[in-house]
Amino acid sequence: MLIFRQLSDPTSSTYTYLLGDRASGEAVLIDPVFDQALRDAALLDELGLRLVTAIDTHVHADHVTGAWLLRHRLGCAIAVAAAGGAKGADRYLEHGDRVAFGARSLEVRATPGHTGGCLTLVLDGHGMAFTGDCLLIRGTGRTDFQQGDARAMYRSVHSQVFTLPADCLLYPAHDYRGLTVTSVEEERRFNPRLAQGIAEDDFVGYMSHLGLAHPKQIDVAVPANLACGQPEGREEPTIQSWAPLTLTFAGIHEIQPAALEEVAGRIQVVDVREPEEWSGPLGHITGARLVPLGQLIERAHELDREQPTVTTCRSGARSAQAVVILQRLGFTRAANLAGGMIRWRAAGLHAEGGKD
Ligand SMILES: N[C@@H](CCC(=O)N[C@@H](CS)C(=O)NCC(=O)O)C(=O)O
Ligand SMILES: [Fe+2]
Repeated sequence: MLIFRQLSDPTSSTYTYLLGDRASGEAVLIDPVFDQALRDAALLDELGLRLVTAIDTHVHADHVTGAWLLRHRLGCAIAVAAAGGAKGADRYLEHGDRVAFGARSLEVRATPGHTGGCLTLVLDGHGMAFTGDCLLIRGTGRTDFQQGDARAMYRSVHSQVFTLPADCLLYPAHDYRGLTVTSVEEERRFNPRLAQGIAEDDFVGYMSHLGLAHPKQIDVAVPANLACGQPEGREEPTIQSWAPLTLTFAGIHEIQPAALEEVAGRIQVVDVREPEEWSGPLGHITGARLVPLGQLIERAHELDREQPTVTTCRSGARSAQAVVILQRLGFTRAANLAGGMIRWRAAGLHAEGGKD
C-alpha cells in the first residue's frame, strides 16, 4: 500500500510530498522545506515510517531545502540532480535513475527549463508524477534566472510530461493559488502556455513577458541550497531541550510520564482538570498546581513564565490546548504530559490521593 501526503509551506507556497511504502515502512520526501523539517519528521514518526531519502527536484530559489536538516536528525540520504551543481549530497541523480522506497520507486526524468538541473519524478506505474517547477497547474515555472531556458522547458514538458498517461496525476512544487493537483490530460488541454496547438515560439514569447519580481529569499536560498540546506549560521529549528521532548505533527511539544518523573522537581506542573477530578480516583502529581483550563488565562500570572512548564489533565487532550494557551501568553518552554494522568498511572507512577 502506498502512503501519500501533500504538505504545504504557506510562506513560500511550496508543496512537500511524502511517499511511503506501508509494508517496508520506508519513505521518501520530495522537496522538504527547512522551516518545516520538524513537522515532517513528526509526521513520519506518527505514520511509523522511516525516511530513506530526501529528494530535491531542483536548487530552489525561494526557500531553503530541509534535506540537510532531515539527514542530520533522521540519517536519511540526500538525492539531488547531478546537473544542479549542489554539493554535499549522497546521490547525484541522472535521467533514468530510480529512487527506491521499499518495493516502490520513483523514476528520474531530466526536465530542464526552470533551472538547468530540474527533475520530474514519476512514480512506478505512472499514476503520479512530481513535476517540480517545470509544469505547474495551468502554468509553468519561470525561466528568467538560474540557467532558465524557455525552449528547454517547452521540450521538457512535451517529451517528458505530456508523454505520460492522460490520467497520470501531476503534483507541482508550488502553487500560488492553493490548487493542489492536476493531470496530464487537463494540462494538455487547458494549460494557457502549453496546451495543444501552442508552438515553441509562442511559449518563448509568453515566457519573456511574465514580468515577475525576483523571489524575496533568492540571495539566501540559492547558496544554502547549493549546500543541500546546511545551516551555516542560520538558526536551526529545534525541539525544546529542557527535557526529552517530542514534537507532534499537531505542533505540540510532549513529554512521556517517565521523563516527567525525572524532571518534575525542577519544573512547574500545571493540572488543568476540574477540582473534583483533582481529588478523584486518578489522583494528582506531587507538587502540581491545579488551574482548571477555563481559568488558565486569568490565572496565568500565578505561574512563572521563565520556568519550564508541563501541563496535564485526564487524557492529555485539554492539557494540549493548555500548552497552546500558555505559548500564546509567552511561556516559551511548555509541554504536554502525553496521555495525561491515565498514562501516568498506567506507567505505575505515584499520584497523591490516587486509588488503585
Ligand atoms: N513571490 C515569490 C516568487 C516565487 C517565484 O518566483 N517562484 C518561482 C519558482 S522558484 C516561479 O517559477 N514562479 C512562477 C510564478 O510565480 O508564476 C517569492 O518571493 O518567493
Ligand atoms: Fe523553483
